[in-house]
Formats: sequence, C-alpha cells, structure tokens
Amino acid sequence: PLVSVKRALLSVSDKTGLLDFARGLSERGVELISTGGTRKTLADAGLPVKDISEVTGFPEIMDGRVKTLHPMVHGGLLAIRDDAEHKAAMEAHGIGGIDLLCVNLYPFEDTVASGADYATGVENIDIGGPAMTRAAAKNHAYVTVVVDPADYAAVLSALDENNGQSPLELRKKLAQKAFARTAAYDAAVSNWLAGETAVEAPDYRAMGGKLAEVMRYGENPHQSAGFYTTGERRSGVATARQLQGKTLSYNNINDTDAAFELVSEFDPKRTKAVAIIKHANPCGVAEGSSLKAAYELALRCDPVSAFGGIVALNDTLDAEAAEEIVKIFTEVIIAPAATDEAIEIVAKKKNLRLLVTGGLADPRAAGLAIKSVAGGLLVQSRDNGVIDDLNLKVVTKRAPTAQELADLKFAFRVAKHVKSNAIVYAKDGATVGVGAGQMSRVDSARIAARKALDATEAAGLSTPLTKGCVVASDAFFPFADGLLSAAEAGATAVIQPGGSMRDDEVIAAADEAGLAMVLTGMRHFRH
Ligand code: 93A
Repeated sequence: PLVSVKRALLSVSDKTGLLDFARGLSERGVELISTGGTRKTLADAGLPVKDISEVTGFPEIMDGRVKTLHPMVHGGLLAIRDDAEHKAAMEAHGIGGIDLLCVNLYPFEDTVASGADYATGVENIDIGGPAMTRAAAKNHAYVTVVVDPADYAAVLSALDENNGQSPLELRKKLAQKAFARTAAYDAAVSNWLAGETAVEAPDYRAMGGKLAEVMRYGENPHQSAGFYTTGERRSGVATARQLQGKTLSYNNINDTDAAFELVSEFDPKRTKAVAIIKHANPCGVAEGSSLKAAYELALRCDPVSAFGGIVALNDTLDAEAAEEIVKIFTEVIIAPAATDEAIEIVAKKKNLRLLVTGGLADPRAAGLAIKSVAGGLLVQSRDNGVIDDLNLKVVTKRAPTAQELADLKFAFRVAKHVKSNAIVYAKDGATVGVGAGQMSRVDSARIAARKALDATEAAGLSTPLTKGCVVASDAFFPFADGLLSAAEAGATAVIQPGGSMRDDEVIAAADEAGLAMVLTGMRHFRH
C-alpha cells in the first residue's frame, strides 16, 4: 500500500504553490518532468527539471494541443508496476514509471466566464490534462495524483511521514478528487456548448411588415391602430379573402386569428373541427363527423359567451353548418373555403363577415410572435410545438382508456390556445368547460367546472357534462388541489406537461382519486 515516489510529472496552468511543491519534491529526491510553461517556471527558479519532449522523444506540436498525449507518458501513468507483461512493455519501449502527477487544467471556466469568444473558449478545453489526470487516478494503486494546490502541503508531509512513500489511503482520496475535477470540467464545457448552440434570437425585422390598412381604432376607441402584413404565406386572417360584411376591427382580427390557428390543429381529413372564440379565448371547441355537428357541440360548451363570437372551421363551410351558425349573432366566420350555398346563407346576415383562407395554417410551421414591452419588443418563435403519441407518458397506476386518450389529446390541443392559466374539460371530442386567464390554476379549474354546470343546465341535461370527462392543463399542476378540483367535477383522466417539484404528490393524488394521468413534457403557456 505504500509506494515510493521517484518520478513526478508536473503540468499546471495555475502556478499557485507550484515552486514550493516542486522544490519540496526535488529536495526529497524526486525527479521532475514538466511541460513547456511549467518547465520554464521551474527552471527559472533553478530547479532541475526535464522537458516532456525529452521523455516522449517528440516535440510539443500543434500549439501544445499535443504535448503529453503520448505512450511514454500514458504508459508511465497506467502501468501496473508488478505485472510481468506491463513490466516487459515498459522495458521494451523504455517507458519510465510516473509516480506522481501534478496537473491543473486550462482555465476553461474562468476563460468563458470572462466573456471570451468562441474560438478562445474552444482552445481552452484541456484534453491532455484530463487524460493524464484520469489515467493517474485510475492507476491510484501506484500513482499519486494532485489536482488542487491546496493538497500540495499534505502530500509532502505524507511523504515525510512515510519515508518518501505515498500511502494508499491518500492516493485513493486524491484519485476521487481527480475524477470529481475532470467530471466538473467536462460538465462546464458541455454547459457552455449548450449555451453556444442555443437558437439565436429571432429577428423581427426579417418579417418586413407592410401597412395593409389604417384601422379605425385599436383595442379601444382611444387607441390608433394599423394592420400590417408580413409577406408570410401562412393561411390565416391576414391572407384571407373577405367575401362579405364590414371591415374587421382590431379585436376582430386578433380573435379571428386565435380561432383559425386553433382549428388548424385539426386535420380535416380525420375530423371536422369548429372553434368559437371570444376575447381570444375559445368558449367552445369540438370535433365531429360534420361541421354542423361540431358547431352544435362547440356552442353547447358556453352558449352565453358564444354570442357575438368568432367561428372558425377547419374545412369548407357547407350549407348545413352555415344555417346553424347564422342562428345566433356571430361577428366573423373563417374557413378554408365555403360552398356557394353556404355563401348565400351567410349573405342574408349583412354584418356577418365571411373569410376564406384557401387552406389551413400548419401548426408545426416556424414563425415569429411579437409582443411589445415598455421600451422594447419581445420576439419569440411561434409556439409550434405539437405533442405526438411518442411524447406521452402514463404516470398513474391506471392508464387512460382509448376514449379518454383521444379526449386528452383533443383537450391538450385546445389548451394550447387558451390564455394561461388554462384548464380545459373535454368529453367525446368537445370541450365542456374552459377556464382561462386566471392567476391561479385551481381558480381556472373551478371556473371551468362552474361553466360546465351552466352548460349542463342550458342544455337541459340532468347529468353534468363533466361526468366522465377529461381535463387538460397548459402547464404543470404546482399542487394537487387543481387536479382534485377537476376530479371532484367528474374528470377521470388528466393531461399536463409535468415537471413540477411536487409531481410525485400530484401523481399520488391522481392515483388516490383513481384518475389516469398522462404527461406531455411540453408546456403551452400563452399570455
Ligand atoms: O492542449 S492539451 O490538451 N494537450 C496536451 O497534450 C496537454 N498536456 C498537458 N493540454 C495539455 N496539458 C495542459 O497544459 C495541462 O493540463 C496544463 O493545464 C497545461 C500546462 O501547460 P504548460 O506547462 O505549458 O503551462
């Protein structure tokens, strides 16, 4: 367990305490080997030191990138001293054992922290140092590895106490410290690279806005407003053709956009979907076998709020859907297209605007979203995240049934288009209660449940619409209360991003209540 220290390799960037340590080793009869800068420091102080090139028989090349990466070094560090084969290899190649390694690495952390440029950061990633450190630490049965100047004194005293030999316990402790250092070093490099590879901030100027219309007023009559198009060919309110009705107001455009973006989440080949929007939030969304059926279900969710709303459809507006929609006061209808018959039906309502877009807006498409703040603009990429089955993780004892799963996915897609905090109750492909824009999630859950009761009453039903429904949340439940409030309302399954500190608590509560819960791993805040 005690090994003599006869030959030491010193290669340090941080020269703190180096001279005293090297002198101490030298005075104890240890031969010193060193790399460029370290060797110079030692030699300048008059210490006998051998240059690494003499040991490797190879010059330091490539600006020092390759100086110690050599079998003469690594063989000397890794050799099992009493293994016959290893001994034979050392003899055959003239490899001398290295008993002590003193290394500290290129100051990568300090370099990047000081705001160095990318190339400088990269150049400060030490390769040879960690390689030697790990080799020596692995072979701590024979080698003493010192990575921290704070340990220099202790190493010298240990040698003194043990007749120039290093004890196993010390070598083991130092090896552990060495691996901790290289691990932390690599973590620092990885974190820095993660930052370096992050998406660049979007440039709003690239949108090249063109004034399309000076509007009568903005969100309120005392605000002036203009409508700009960006040239982006995305189907939607800005690129739509208006077939009838007066010009759209600022709020109409905002709400119509929200409505059409929402229905665009639903592929018309799979399902017909309708959304009714008020104040940029959906007051009812449903899918069905026909647009008429979907509209009726969407309207059922909140018929009071739907009055004066915006209706978006994911497929060609047909006569039977148009007949239904014109029954109540509606501000705007937006759809990819409309049949002649449907156009005629809508024409009877002079003020109702009808917009056709020619297609849906790909929810996965990239794009920018802009918001103004005092003295600046916040620019982010559009929330084009769409969950797919692969991302879903069942975390409860009970897995959702096929119907629950379909409703969960539907509800989560809707929740993406509800202002945060968003809670969406859904059943059989239709929302039955939406809680939007609250400061606490539990309030959203309660509001959604309340609205579902109102809808139940308005529909003249005896069983609450929430009985056996599912619930979606746009962000994680920070506590179990919101989830329990949904369970109380009658929800049997939950979909949410997960990621709360209290996920375990929330999952346990779900299990307790017999709920099935699915995590999406994706959050959809919308403010
Ligand atoms: O560029 S490296 O990754 N390639 C090497 O072969 C190598 N060997 C030692 N960096 C290498 N080192 C590092 O050089 C050490 O970890 C130490 O931080 C530094 C000491 O260089 P000098 O003695 O020239 O100041």
